[in-house]
Amino acid sequence: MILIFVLILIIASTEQISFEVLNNTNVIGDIYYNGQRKEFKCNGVSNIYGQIGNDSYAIQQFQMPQHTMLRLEVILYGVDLNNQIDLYVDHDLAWSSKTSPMVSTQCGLSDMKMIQLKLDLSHSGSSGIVIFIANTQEIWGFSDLKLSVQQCPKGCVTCENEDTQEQCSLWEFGLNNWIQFQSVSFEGWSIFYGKDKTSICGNIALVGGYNNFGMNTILYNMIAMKPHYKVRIQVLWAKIDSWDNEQGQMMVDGIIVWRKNYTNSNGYGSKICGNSNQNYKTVFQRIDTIIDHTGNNMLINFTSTLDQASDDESFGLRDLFIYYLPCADRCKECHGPTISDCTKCSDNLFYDSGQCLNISNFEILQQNFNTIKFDDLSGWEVYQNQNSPVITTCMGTNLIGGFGVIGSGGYITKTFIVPPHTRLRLQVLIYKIDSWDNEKLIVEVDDAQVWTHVWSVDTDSNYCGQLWTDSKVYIDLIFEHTNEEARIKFSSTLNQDSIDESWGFREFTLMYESSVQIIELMTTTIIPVVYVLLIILIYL
Ligand SMILES: *[C@@H]1O[C@H](CO)[C@@H](O)[C@H](O)[C@H]1NC(C)=O
Ligand SMILES: *[C@@H]1O[C@H](CO)[C@@H](O)[C@H](O)[C@H]1NC(C)=O
Ligand SMILES: *[C@@H]1O[C@H](CO)[C@@H](O)[C@H](O)[C@H]1NC(C)=O
Ligand SMILES: *[C@@H]1O[C@H](CO)[C@@H](O)[C@H](O)[C@H]1NC(C)=O
Ligand SMILES: *[C@@H]1O[C@H](CO)[C@@H](O)[C@H](O)[C@H]1NC(C)=O
Ligand SMILES: [Ca+2]
Ligand SMILES: [Ca+2]
Ligand SMILES: [Ca+2]
Repeated sequence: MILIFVLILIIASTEQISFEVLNNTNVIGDIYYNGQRKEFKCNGVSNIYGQIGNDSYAIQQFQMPQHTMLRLEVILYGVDLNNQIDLYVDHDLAWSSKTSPMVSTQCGLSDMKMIQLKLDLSHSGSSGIVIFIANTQEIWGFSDLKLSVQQCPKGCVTCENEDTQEQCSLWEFGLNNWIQFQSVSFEGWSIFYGKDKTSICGNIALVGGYNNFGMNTILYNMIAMKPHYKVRIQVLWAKIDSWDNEQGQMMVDGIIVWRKNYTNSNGYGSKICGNSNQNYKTVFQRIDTIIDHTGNNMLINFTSTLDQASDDESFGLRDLFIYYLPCADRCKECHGPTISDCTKCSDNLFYDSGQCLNISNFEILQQNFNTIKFDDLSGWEVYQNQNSPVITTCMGTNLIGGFGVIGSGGYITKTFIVPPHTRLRLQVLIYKIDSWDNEKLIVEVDDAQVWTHVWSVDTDSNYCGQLWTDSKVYIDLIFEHTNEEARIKFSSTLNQDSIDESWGFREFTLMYESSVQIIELMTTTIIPVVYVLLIILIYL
């Protein structure tokens, strides 16, 4: 009875989530104004931030704890009803005098009107940009700006709307970049095409921005990740100047996870930054997206379809936050939180029947191609390759073989000398690339097949070679083997050119189980797979 009562109390208290006021006294004073500034008093209130002139605006960025709702309270002052004042938080129009006029006030100034606002907005991220835009030749201003947020439940680093503490506490913090207010730096990110410079838009520091990131620019980074199955990416993305219905994009491992088209006039009523054309506007787009993702690394590309120079159309970024949902203990890659969702165990544990088992009697003989980039073939021989070099790149990581190299007839082998042993364990990450027509990839050891898989043209998504979809599969096999030499061979039944259909692999490990008693009665050939394929998990 007591237990039930306690439970009800807890539920009741979580329903009444309250707003917490942000301490922003230090940043209020740094608000950036464009236009002619004039202090004025109204009803004895003196700290009014007054402005005069067309295209005048006030802009400031506020740091916030992770939240789902933002409350903005402010008193706004203006003279003429026909003049327009808009209030934005990031890309969202939070209030407009066009739809919600001000009322008369007892100000000393004639015709001065005012409105007291209390706006509750859906908003997430770790910062917010507040922008007052005025299209008026008269004086306007604001006072008593107060921001509060509905914070995430206790113990949560991030949350979604209506998450319980139990739900959001699963999220873990990954990283943040470009969060300093006055200036930002690249922090390990690289660019392809464009200028690796930062800029200030209004008073918002950006990586890239006007005159830096334009046509063909890609801002990219290969991020090392802890074992996870979902990722949340929050970032502030700025559209600047004369976009011609072109698209801003964020890609993760080659897949577009955010995209939006913009025109030159998309943005706030007043120009915030960019070139001298007043009709080309700015948008500070707050991006917040959750995607399924696993693996040690995540390649993020920010890019666009812009086709003109960065002094004509450009973009910039800041405030990147990455959160993730972790895999179970002992699991390195997964598609869910429990151990039965595991697709690859950590520490070389062996996945069997929903568990990561410690088969500790196996010793590593060799590991090849485990780094993101490699240039040494490590003794592997490539036959009937259709191009060289035979190391290619897919999504920023190197493969032996791959697009344009290994198609019809191609095969890759290496012979290992193995200390006395009874079984071998083979792990490898295989890539199927482009338009396979129900053709097979084959892994053989001493001419006996230990693994095979048939692929058709339609698989996961496109990230390698040409536009056809691709696939990756990680395999972990244990099979009996006693020969001193083990000749491992990868081949396929492909019948077309490697620019049409191809394959490659990386992250190869060969282990052996040493035989305590060596009984060499005969030279054995392989006894067909003992543990038939224990993992075939196709993932992105
Ligand atoms: C708010 O910040 C100011 C300046 O950093 C500090 O002086 C003040 O004590 C803070 N107030 C609270 C309630 O934390
Ligand atoms: C201000 O804007 C109005 C309306 O767009 C325009 O008619 C006027 O010429 C502008 N004034 C100045 C000083 O730019
Ligand atoms: C968005 O932009 C892309 C690339 O610039 C373009 O191909 C596409 O047609 C645009 N979409 C719309 C709805 O206009
Ligand atoms: C991501 O950026 C890298 C580096 O510029 C590039 O090699 C790769 O092709 C890009 N990926 C996509 C899908 O655009
Ligand atoms: C596996 O078992 C061996 C021997 O018992 C032990 O030394 C090793 O730490 C274990 N590995 C893991 C990842 O638990
Ligand atoms: Ca263009
Ligand atoms: Ca492809
Ligand atoms: Ca074919």
